[in-house]
Amino acid sequence: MKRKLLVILGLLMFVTWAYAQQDSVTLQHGAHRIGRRTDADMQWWRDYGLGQFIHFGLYAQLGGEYNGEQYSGASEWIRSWNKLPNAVYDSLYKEFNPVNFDADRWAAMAKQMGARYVTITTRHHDGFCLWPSKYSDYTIVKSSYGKDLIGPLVKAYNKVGIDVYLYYSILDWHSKDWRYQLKTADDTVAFNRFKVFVKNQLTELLTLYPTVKGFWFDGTWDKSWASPSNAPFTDSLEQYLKQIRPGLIAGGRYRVDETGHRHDDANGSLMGDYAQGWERKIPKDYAATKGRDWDCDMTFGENGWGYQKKWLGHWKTTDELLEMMAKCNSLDGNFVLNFGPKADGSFRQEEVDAAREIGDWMKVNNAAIYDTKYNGWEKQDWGYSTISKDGKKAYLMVFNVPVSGKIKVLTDKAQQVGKAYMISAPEKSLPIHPLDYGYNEITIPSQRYSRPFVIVLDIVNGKSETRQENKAKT
Ligand code: JFZ
Repeated sequence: MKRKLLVILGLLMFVTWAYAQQDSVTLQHGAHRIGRRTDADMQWWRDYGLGQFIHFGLYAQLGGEYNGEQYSGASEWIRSWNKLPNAVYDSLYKEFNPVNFDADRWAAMAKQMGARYVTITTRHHDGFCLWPSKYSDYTIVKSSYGKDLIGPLVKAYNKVGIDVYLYYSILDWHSKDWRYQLKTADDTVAFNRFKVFVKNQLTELLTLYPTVKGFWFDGTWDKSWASPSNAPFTDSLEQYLKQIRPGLIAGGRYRVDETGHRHDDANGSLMGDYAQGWERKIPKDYAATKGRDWDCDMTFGENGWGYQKKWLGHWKTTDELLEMMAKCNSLDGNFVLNFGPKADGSFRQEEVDAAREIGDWMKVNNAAIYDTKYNGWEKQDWGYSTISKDGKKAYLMVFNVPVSGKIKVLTDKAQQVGKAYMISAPEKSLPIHPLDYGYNEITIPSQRYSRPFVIVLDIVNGKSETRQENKAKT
C-alpha cells in the first residue's frame, strides 16, 4: 500500500515537473536562445565590469530650464513639456555648437575612471542625430558645429582601449513618419516608412563606425512599435544587423513578439543579448537577475540623464557609486555610470571629480571588478564579493567595518581558504580564524578607512565548474 502511494506520488511529481518544463506558447518571433550567449564577444562584454554612459544632445542647451522655469522631468525629455513649444526646441540645433568637445579628453577621462565600454546617445527621442546621417535632415551637420561627433568619439575611445556601443531611440518625436499609435491606414503607411528609416540608420551606423560593438536600444513602449504585428520586423532586423556585423551585441529593449510581449517573450525568455531593465535600479539578489547578462545604468542625480543646470534632490557620492558598482558586479552585472555633458561639450565639475575618484579607487582595486563573476555567496554584512573566473581568488569589497575590527566571511563548503590579504599589500597575510558553520573570521588592519577596500582570499579548492551561473542557464 505504502509503495503504491509512493509510486503515485512520484508520478504526480513527474507530471508537474514535465508540465513546468513545457513552453506555454509556441512562438515564431520570440527568443531564439534560452539562457546566455556563450561566444567570445559576449564573454568580453560580461567581463567589462564598469562602463560609461553619455547623454548628449540638444537638451543640453536648455539644461532642464525654459523661460526661467525649471522642468521637473528628466532634462532630455524637455521637448515633451507643454510649456515649451516644439518649434522652439526644434530650432535649437541651429545654435548647437559643442566647441569644447574634445574626443581625446573625453576618452582620457573615461579611461582614468576605469570604464571599459561607453554607450553614447546617437539619436535620443528628440530625433537629433549626432552623426551625419544621410537619412535625416536633422543632424549635427546642420548645426553650428557642422561636423560629425560620433566618428571622432569612437576613434578616440578605441584608441585608449574602450569599446563603443551606440544608444539609439526607436521612437523619434521629430520624424513626420513616426507614430505613437497606428489608428488609420495612413498611419501604417507612414510607420512602415519609419521602420525603413530605422533600419537604414542602424545599418548606416554600423557601416560608418565598423568597430562599434553593439546597440543600446530605447523607446520601445509605443503602441506602434510594441504591436504584435511588428514582431516579424523587429526579429528580422536584429538578425539582419547580426549578419552584417557578426558578434554584434543587441540590448534586450528592442524586440516585441507576436503576442505583444516586449523584451521578454510570452514564455518569459529574454529577446536580445542582455537585460536592459536594470536602469537606475539594482537587483536585490542573484535570483532576481534570472541568471542573465545585464547591466545597470545609473545617474548621478535622482532623475534625468542629460545635462541639468540645477540639480533637484540628491546627488550620489563617490562611495555610494562604488557601492552600487560593487553590488552590480557581485550579482554578475556591469555597472554603467551616466554623464550629461554641457552644451559646449565640457563636463560639469562634479562629474569630473567623481570620475577621478572612482578611477583612483579602480587603480588599486580593479581586480575585484574586471573579469570577475558572481561567486555563489549570499550577501554578507561587510559588503560584496566577486570571484576570479578560475575560481582561485575571491574579492571581498568591504564597505562596513565592524567595531570588532574582524569580519566574518562565509565561503562555500567546497572553497578552502588559503590566505587573506589586502589587495594593496599582497605580501602581508591577514589573520584568519576558522569558526563553525564555514565562517572565517578575518582581522582587518586597524586604521581609519576613507574608502571601501578590497581583501583577497586565495581559494585553495575552488569549484568553478559547478557554479550557480551554469545551473541558471536552464
Ligand atoms: C529611457 C529614456 O526615456 C531616458 O531619457 C533615458 O535615455 C534612459 C536611459 O532611457 O528611460 C527609461 C526607459 C525605460 C525605463 C526607465 C527609463 N525602464 O524600463 O524602467
